[in-house]
Amino acid sequence: MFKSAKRNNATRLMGLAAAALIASASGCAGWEDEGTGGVADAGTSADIVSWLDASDATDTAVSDVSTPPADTVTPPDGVTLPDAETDPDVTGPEDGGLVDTGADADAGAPDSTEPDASEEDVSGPDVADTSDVAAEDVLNDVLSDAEEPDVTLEDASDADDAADAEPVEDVEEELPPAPLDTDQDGIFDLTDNCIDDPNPGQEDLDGDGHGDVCDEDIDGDEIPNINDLWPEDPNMPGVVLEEHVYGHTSSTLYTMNAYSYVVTAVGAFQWPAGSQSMTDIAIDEFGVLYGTSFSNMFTCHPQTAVCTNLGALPGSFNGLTVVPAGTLLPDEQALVGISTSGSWYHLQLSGGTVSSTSIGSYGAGYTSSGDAFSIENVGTFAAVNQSGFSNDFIIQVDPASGAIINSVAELVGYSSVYGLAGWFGTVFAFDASGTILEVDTVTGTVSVIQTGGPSWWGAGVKTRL
Ligand SMILES: [Ca+2]
Ligand SMILES: [Ca+2]
Ligand SMILES: [Ca+2]
Ligand SMILES: [Ca+2]
Repeated sequence: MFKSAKRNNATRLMGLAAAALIASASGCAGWEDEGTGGVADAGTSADIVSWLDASDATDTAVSDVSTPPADTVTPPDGVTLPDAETDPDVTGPEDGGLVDTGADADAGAPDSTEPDASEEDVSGPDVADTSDVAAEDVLNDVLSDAEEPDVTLEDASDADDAADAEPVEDVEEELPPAPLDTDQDGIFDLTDNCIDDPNPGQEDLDGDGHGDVCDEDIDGDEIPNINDLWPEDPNMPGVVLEEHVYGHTSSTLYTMNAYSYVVTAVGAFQWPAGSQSMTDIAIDEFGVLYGTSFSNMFTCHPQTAVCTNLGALPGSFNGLTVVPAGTLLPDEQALVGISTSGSWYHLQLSGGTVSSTSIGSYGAGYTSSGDAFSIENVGTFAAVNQSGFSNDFIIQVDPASGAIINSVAELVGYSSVYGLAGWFGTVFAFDASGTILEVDTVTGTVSVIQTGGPSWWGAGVKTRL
């Protein structure tokens, strides 16, 4: 009567969480309006303008440098080299005139317009004339050289400029981009903890670098906002211990280590109002523990057993489990309630009301003994009564409907398996007689883990290990 009466419940908490998200979103809208105000825009515009001006200035300077004087680009061909040789001669008195004359004549430079001087230089007798001519040559050379070095420099400069023509553009491309503020909240993207969501205050409750407005887990308790009934309270609703399954009586919560099988009491359930009896529990993929009494659905903190009411149940359920995302909902896990008749219901919570939708049943000849569990990539198993047998059976079922897939084992001597949990390749059956059994899901081998324990009413395990 206890276990069979026990039933009910669960649902998705997404409804409440969604409401919280909506409230949060409303807050964002306020920030957005504020964030897109004139201050942010003015600051941004000014910066951009300033940055562009600087760029223009740079461009101008670069452009000027790269634009050579047109008349310096075309020095007399061949003049540079000869004169370069000539220059040393200018400073060399001995052979100055002769060599200069020759060089100038060869080069066809200004000196060539003084053929006489060249002849005189070659003959050399007229010292005075030669001196004069030499003086003129030197003067011309000096004048010429005074310009030629510039030509040479300009040539070198031109060559460099030509080579730098492309690099100049590259330099522009490599300049740091103008600071962006995608969401226009006054915080540049480089430091904005939510680039696409206006949040000038940069609020970050859990300090993980992701601002609250764009953090899928605002309080950092590893329960996504959408599944977190207390999205801004890292201590609620609490999560179960790793590598443990949970069992309970009508009044007390326990843990059992999945490997050592050590059973430890967490404490008595603390009900929000009145006295309740816990008929079953289920644990979602994040480790949140849900529970049902004969009348209501709760979520209870796994470390304190303090329960919070989530709503009245729409019917009677004696088994509760969570099925993995993709089973009943495309992207979300779902709560399933199982009636004593063996029917499965998708339970959903919204605004403090729990609704149920029938999704299937174990099938003809099977009724619920009290529980089922579903672990992603491990399987879904149930404790059932089979017509014609007094012993309970463990069967594997389709998590989308509860329909039997195959029978795993007959639990000889046990007819009150009200709680069921599991691990990799293992089913833990919690019997009201105080015994916990281990069932190998492959071989069907049954062994006793504990006897003399409390009267188990239910059990649960995370739907994702
Ligand atoms: Ca932002
Ligand atoms: Ca954060
Ligand atoms: Ca959270
Ligand atoms: Ca929380």
